Amino acid sequence: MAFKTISVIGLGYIGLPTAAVFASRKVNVIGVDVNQKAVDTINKGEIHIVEPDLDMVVHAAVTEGYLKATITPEPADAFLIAVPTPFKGDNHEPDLSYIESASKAIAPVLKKGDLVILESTSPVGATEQVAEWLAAARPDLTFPQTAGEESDIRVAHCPERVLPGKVLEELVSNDRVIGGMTSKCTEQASALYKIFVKGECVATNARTAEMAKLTENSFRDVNIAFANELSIICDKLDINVWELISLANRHPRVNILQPGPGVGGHCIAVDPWFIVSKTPGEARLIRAAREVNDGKPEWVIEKYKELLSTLLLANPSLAAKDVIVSCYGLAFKADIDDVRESAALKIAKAVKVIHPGEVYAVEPNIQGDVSGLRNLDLQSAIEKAHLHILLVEHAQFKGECPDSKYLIDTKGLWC
Ligand code: SAJ
Repeated sequence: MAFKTISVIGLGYIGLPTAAVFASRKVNVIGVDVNQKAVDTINKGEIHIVEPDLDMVVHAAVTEGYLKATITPEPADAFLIAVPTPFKGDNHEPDLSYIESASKAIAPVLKKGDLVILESTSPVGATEQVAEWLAAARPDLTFPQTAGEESDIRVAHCPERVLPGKVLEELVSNDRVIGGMTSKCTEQASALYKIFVKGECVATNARTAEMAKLTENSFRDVNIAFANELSIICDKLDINVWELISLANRHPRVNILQPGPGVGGHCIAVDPWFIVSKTPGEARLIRAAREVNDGKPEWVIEKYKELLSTLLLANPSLAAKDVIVSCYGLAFKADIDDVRESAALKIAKAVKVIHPGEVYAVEPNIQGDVSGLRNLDLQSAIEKAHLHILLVEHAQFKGECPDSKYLIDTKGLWC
């Protein structure tokens, strides 16, 4: 089946690159977003998010006429929903309201033969829920949950698995899990992705595809929690955890990830809760891993308090308000400028609140101050501070390090 027009709903970190890559293959793409400013920016051939090379691809797609953005959905042959799935309330319950709004917004323009794909990371059952919302809005059309293989509209889940910072490359080269509600849904969705995907399009059903995405990020979260727990144990036992892990990883079947200040970003710290919310009684290890990783910033803050006391005991002439603290790195991981859900930023902000003296930050990937933290260059921060907290292993930090015993190195770069 030929896809003449594709519509992408949600023009954020995943939707916009996906829309641009389809358009770069000379398919007409209608991008839909509720944010008028984002729509206007894209229609000028510009972008509103940070991702290497995306500006060029969007600019080319818009100028050549293959990509346009709008607030209101228009008819298309395939609709990809790539909207956020945040939490609602404090209980880590997934909030499907954006997916619900997107489904209800496209329902009026659906026609027989169309394909609807949910790309947003979702709890198991969300794709079936999308089909229910669509069916309720369009009783004149048939859907897979009732008509099976003969349905007018095909519905599938195809989770994205791209790494922020490498989105354009990984969109094309990664294998893709394609989970249709029926075999025909899967076939049609595979045909769509084959327009640009060079990796394999692997067929499964919608529920397995949903769970596959959650499993990938939970696997990483559990492994990082193991490393973080080891780091706390090793601190107590006076063992260098990085040396320990590198020794253990010499075993051919052991591959432990790295400890850090905690897990940040909008994927790994979020997705495991989608499994916990569906199966709270069973997902015990997955929940415990989340709690270990979420507890790590607090442990680092306690370390700062202990180190400050040691420093003051050793230097009776210094008062706490005279002690200068430098925090190195604020982003949620190395070599990016993204501070969303960053454990490093959380720690630096908390230290700033409780520390009576000056607290500086060094975030070389961001211009200017961040969340009220004075952003210094590395050299000045090292020279000025009495107490140092390394939070992110940015490339810029690899050469120089403070010559001080008052150092908390959460990434094993300087110790
Ligand atoms: N981290 C550690 N130790 C490690 C590795 C990572 O503490 O050994 C921390 C990082 O510092 C960061 C967090 O984990 O705070 C997450 O970083 P990441 O690079 O592991 O992952 P993300 O969140 O940037 O992207 C992940 C990727 N998933 C996997 O690698 C399984 C990506 O492929 C997904 O597309 C993305 O989540 C997503 O959208 O779900």
